[in-house]
Amino acid sequence: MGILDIFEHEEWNDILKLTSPGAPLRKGLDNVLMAGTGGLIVIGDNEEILSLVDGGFELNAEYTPSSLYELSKMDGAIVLDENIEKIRFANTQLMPKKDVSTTETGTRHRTAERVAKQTGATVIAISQRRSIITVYKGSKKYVVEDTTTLFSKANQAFQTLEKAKLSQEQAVLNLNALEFADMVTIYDVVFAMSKVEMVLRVTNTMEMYLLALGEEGFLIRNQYEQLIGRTKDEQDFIINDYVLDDLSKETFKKKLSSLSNEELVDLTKIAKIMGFSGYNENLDKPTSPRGYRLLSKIHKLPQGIIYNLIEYFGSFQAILSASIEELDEVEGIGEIRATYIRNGLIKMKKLAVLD
Ligand code: 3AT
Ligand code: 3AT
Ligand code: MN
Repeated sequence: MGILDIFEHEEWNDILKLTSPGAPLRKGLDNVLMAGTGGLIVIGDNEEILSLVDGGFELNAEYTPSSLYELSKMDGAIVLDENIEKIRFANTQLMPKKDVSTTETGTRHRTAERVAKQTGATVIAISQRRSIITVYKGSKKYVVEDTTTLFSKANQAFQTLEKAKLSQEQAVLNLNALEFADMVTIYDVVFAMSKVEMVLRVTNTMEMYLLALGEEGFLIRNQYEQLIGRTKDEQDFIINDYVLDDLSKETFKKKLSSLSNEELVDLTKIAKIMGFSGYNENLDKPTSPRGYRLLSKIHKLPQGIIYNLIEYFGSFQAILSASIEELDEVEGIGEIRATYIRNGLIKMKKLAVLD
């Protein structure tokens, strides 16, 4: 199973983290790999697991990467506790049921797969012959990717992300201008939404690589976080601005994420799940925002005030054309704040139209 499949399963995120460079377990695994002795390691010491343990030594010693290395010089399996704090057993024989199926050939790997399937535990085989680390959990397995490969994949994902981010920003700038000019069509909203969603999808891939890279991903993580900024919030704002009230945000997001990448390009699909009123496949139909997204760009304007404004005026256009006196009427807004909002909107409008 490749790293991308694994990431679909949340319980594997922990495994990516545990086996990422710099993590104590990974340090131990790398030691064993370098020593060339091979190894078989079970994570977890519940009764079901211990019932498969035969012979060897009971240790209950503190786990350290170097003690794992020392103990792997002996044949057999090493059993760690669930939290990877203690080495419970070493040099033991694991005796999983023979009728548990396995597709592996060597006895170490067959055993690892069987124990993982039988107990649900995470079992790691370090191959002496092939110098690879394989993780088994339940009926799935993952060959730990080497750091160089992960790096180049992460860099590739980052480049894809940069492109997606650029086209998302253009779509959003365009939406800004149209919202100020009151010239938004369903097409513009859905187009921006599809670009934002595309960025968020690449983001998921990127986060998986960063998880797998652990400490080694430090630099690329910084770049990534700067690039991505608050794209997630941007999506929420567009939803708040345009998705009808009776459709919950979460339902919308679920439906959106169920679209394949190909379907995401078909804007009528997104328009349909956004639930624009009177939408009949015509993307040119005008629409207008409530104002959450643009108002949130006014520096330090609290969410509660934004909410009150939209509640009171009903639409972004009404807020935009409100006088200072009218803004003053809204709960939580005095003359100073009204002036601040008014000026903020005027300034933003100038910028938006320029872009
Ligand atoms: P050495 O003294 O190390 O040669 P050992 O009894 O310590 O023998 P190992 O656990 O090192 O045995 O296993 C060595 C190899 O023997 C590994 C595996 O290819 C083969 N082997 C061990 N047990 C079995 C088994 N039950 N069936 C088939 N092959 C086995
Ligand atoms: P390599 O890729 O050769 O390292 P393998 O899957 O081919 O692994 P082998 O049959 O060569 O496995 O066995 C290598 C060692 O694995 C021998 C023994 O120390 C350990 N091993 C195999 N089966 C068990 C088991 N049931 N419990 C504990 N250790 C085992
Ligand atoms: Mn072998």
